[in-house]
Amino acid sequence: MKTARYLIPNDYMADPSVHIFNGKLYIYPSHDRESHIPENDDGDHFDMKDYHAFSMEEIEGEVTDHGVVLDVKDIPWAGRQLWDCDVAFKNNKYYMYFPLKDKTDIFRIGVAISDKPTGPFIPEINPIRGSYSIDPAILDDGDGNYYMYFGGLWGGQLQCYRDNKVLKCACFPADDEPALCPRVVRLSDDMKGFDEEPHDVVILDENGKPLTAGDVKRRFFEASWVHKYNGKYYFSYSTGDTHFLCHAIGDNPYGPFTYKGIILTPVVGWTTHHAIVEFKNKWYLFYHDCVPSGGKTWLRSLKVTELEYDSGGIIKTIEGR
Ligand code: FUB
Repeated sequence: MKTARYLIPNDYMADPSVHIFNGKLYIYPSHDRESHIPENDDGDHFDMKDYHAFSMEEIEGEVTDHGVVLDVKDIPWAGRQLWDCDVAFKNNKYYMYFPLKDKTDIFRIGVAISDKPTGPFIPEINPIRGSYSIDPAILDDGDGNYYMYFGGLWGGQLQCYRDNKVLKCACFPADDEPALCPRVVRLSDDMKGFDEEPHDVVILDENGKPLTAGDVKRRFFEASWVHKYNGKYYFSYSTGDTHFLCHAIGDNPYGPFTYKGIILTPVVGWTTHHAIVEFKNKWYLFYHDCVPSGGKTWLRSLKVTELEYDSGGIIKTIEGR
């Protein structure tokens, strides 16, 4: 596959999470819709109400829509805004992790469970204890341990927390101070909770110093994803208001990760968000842009393109436009 392909031309889907289950590729995106809510920096216009699951047998082949797999009306603690979800498989069950504002307008992360990758996913009655912010991404480390990466600035509310405690008011570091970090936490054996306190995921520069808050073209904003390649851990993310997808490489799930470069230059639209997966011996970047909606930032469309590494394991930059 040499050119990017739109996957779901008849609906608006964004924030792909992608996994291979039983040899098939499954996509779990956010389901964008026209909410008529004015655009603002908190992302109120991203007012999504359900998730669909999609599957593919071949990367160039048909995309099957398995319909609604979780609906906000079935989540007992729901307030509003179902943002980027992810799904993990363990012991014959599929676990969907999703961020959602509770009835007090605070983002929490919930879990919903199914016997099948295509749902329906049945939500637990409460959000995960100790959870906050957005964009959960799950790493199955292959040794029985599963890790959740999460966090997002601005509308994602990460600036309201330090050391896993809520602050009295939102607080951003000064430009020369270390940037706010995404979080990583090992999941409990039953996959329904955290097994420890979340840890900061530190991203270092080429001199081994944490990226600073003023380093806006490289510091973390949202959209965590982790994959493994040649025994290394690749943490990838969006820089938000500077619109890059970047990657950083580490030796273990907790990091630190050292910044290595841009994966995707800015796409049409404000947000950029992705998943990286190996399928049938090739690597792919799943992402979104707003070309089909004529640039409406809240109506995004899913795409896939091939991804390559150089001989040193650095991901080669893909042009978003
Ligand atoms: O889809 C809503 C939010 O937009 C996601 O949670 C962010 O990562 C950004 O893509």
